[in-house]
Amino acid sequence: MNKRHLESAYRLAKEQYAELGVNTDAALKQIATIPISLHCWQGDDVGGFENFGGELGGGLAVTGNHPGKARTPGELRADIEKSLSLIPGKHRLNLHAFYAEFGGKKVDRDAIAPEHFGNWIAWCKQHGLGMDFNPTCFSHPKAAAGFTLSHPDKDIRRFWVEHCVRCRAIGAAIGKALGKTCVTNIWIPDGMKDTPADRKSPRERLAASLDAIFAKKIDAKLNRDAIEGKLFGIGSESYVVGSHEFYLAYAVRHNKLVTLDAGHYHPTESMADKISAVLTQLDEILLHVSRGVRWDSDHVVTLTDELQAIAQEIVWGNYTQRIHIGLDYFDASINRVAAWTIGTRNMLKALLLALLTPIEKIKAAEAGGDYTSRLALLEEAKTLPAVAVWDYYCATQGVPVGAAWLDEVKAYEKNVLSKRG
Ligand code: RNT
Ligand code: ZN
Repeated sequence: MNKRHLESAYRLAKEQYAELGVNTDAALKQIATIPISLHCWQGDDVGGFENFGGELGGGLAVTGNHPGKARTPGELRADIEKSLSLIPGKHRLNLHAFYAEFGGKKVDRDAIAPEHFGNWIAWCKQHGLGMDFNPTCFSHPKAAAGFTLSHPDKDIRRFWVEHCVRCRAIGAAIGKALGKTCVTNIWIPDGMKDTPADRKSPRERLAASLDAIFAKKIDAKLNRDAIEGKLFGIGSESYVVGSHEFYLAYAVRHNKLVTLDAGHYHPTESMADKISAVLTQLDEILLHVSRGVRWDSDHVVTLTDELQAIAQEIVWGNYTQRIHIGLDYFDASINRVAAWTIGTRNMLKALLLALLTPIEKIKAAEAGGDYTSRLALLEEAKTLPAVAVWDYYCATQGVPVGAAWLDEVKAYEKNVLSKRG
């Protein structure tokens, strides 16, 4: 679309929104301040670069064999750069511990240190990205039994506690180096395929492990701790030690962030509805925006009603300073750079749609008991000319407008990805 058309479409949309009391310029100003944390693991099918010959475990499954997955940290960074060049705004990188770079040495998870992430930190600095971090408590021989921080064996528990302790220190080093707070999120796969006889002991062990991990106080400017629950996983269908209630209770008592992953609840349960509930008691939360499809909790984020409900809660609740938005999905059946780009652009589109809703009018109708107007205005808002605002935003941020980003991904696939063995 040419520049003149873009601008006149924006001008018309701006007038239409203004009539409803929505300021599109203010919406664009605000959207530019909301970072999305891009999960590195979409780029290599949650493989990591340890080369211990380990298989992906912990009930995580990536299906598909689209060619061109990143084989090295350098390739992964290049792919993320490509995707970031197609996404408007300034964002963050979400890195898992098993993407460390050891320079050929073998370093186990209980020995990782900030220096093993020097290249990632330097790269984030160079691109003005913030960074988030995650212990990797899966894809490892000591996680093969399906238990980590709640394992009955105290040496195995100690190993994973040490890993998490080091990850918090790495998080703090990241926060310090970048001058932007790092959120370090703990998720563990611990659970049982079939009905357990003892639900209590693993949970008590997990609570004790968390106490040990968090024993050392870390400056909240540098690193914040988040803990992520789940309803069930592959191989943990009947029992998950770190359930939603477990972590919610722990987070409230110990002042931690709880991580809400959109794919971790019953299919008809809305993660969006939990946000305002938990934020009455917690200062901040981390979101893993994902899309559940039947048994899988990790499809590429699309512009669904649920995604819009999540964005509405963030924006309409004025929570942008208290909610850290991260993505969490992995699809190996399509171009991985496209997967990041589609999911992130959709998250941003959903936020923009929420910003462009005449919410003051709608809230006033609700407060006055006029639920007819509330429903009518919410429905009318869905087809206001938001795309003109989105296209204008992309153009002013110097990224492709509309589906033009796809041509760039196709060219990248032809020139770069398809050449990978
Ligand atoms: C798993 C959790 C977790 C992982 C990543 C790779 O169910 O959602 O966040 O997806 O740590
Ligand atoms: Zn998650």
